[in-house]
Amino acid sequence: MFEKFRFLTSGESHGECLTAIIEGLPAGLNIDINFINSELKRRQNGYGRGERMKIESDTVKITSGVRFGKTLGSPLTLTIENKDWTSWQKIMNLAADEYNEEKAFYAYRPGHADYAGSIKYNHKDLRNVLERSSARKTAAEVAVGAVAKLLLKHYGITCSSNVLQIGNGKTEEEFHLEIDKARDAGDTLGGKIEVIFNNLPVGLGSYVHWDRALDGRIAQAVMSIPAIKSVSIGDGDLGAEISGRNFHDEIFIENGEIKRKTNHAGGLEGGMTNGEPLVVKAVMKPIPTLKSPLNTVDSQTMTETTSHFERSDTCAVEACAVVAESRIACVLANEIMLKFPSDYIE
Ligand code: EPS
Repeated sequence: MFEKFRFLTSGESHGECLTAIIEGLPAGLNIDINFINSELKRRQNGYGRGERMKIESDTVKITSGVRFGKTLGSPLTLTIENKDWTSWQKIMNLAADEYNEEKAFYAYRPGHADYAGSIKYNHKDLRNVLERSSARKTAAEVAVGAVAKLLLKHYGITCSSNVLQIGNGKTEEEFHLEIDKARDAGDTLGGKIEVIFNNLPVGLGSYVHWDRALDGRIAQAVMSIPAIKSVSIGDGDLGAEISGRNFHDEIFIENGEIKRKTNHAGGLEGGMTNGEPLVVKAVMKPIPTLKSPLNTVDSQTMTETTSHFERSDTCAVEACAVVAESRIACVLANEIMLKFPSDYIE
């Protein structure tokens, strides 16, 4: 695979902290820590978030890779403290002789990683699956995405996102009403988001191999965000309905420059950027942790029961839009580093 900008994250939802290591940044890039923290704040916001977001005030600590505000070209390490850990130290204890079952649970949550994760890793206590499958890890991904955005900004590339739908709601006021209704019913809601990147150069990605096609790389990055169930590029879903004449974006010349009448392709043709805004849409399913639980099975007794509930969000679609921006920013940062390889930024 072609990877220049790489990262790994670690950390359990109620563990001590989240950590990310980024490799492949050029030296000399300005690292604005306030910007990273403002991105973390955006991820915490949004109508419908749960109690955890009142406990956390996610801020990043950089422990390597930066000196006097600029990258060194060495791996950059970011950590985010889990404030909630102070209440979970006993439950998340690392020592073998401190084992306790206080927060163990056994009733699979339909829609969550509990069932498959417990079989895959041979975990009896489903907490061992929950802790890493939780969307808490997306905080570290947003911190990495913020660094990727700083790199993209150097090349004049900017991004934004919108929430297009939550439940049956299509406007902000309707979103809130829908979320209030779901919360009152002990239920949860998903929705649809849109992420837009502007000023991308023509020709990021490639048509020569399946794993270099940028639409495929973006789809993988967005689809693997917890709870995402569909990803489309531009007006991709319309492709099933309207004819080629109406779908494809006709080309014309204005002041000697190539222009498009429309952008149904969402800025990607043949797996490459075509100079138009990159538009990615995704659908997040409703969060599977429901206050009014679903029918399921207890893995210990193998009897039918109702699903485990613990503190959760009613709706995290707004946060998901920030996570999707971050994931796509990382894919694009990698593409920029492939197209304009350099060990230093100047
Ligand atoms: C989240 C932290 C989690 C959840 C949520 C997202 O914290 P806690 O489990 O302590 O409430 O609020 O994750 C899920 C509901 C999930 O199913 O993944 C966060 O930081 O975004």
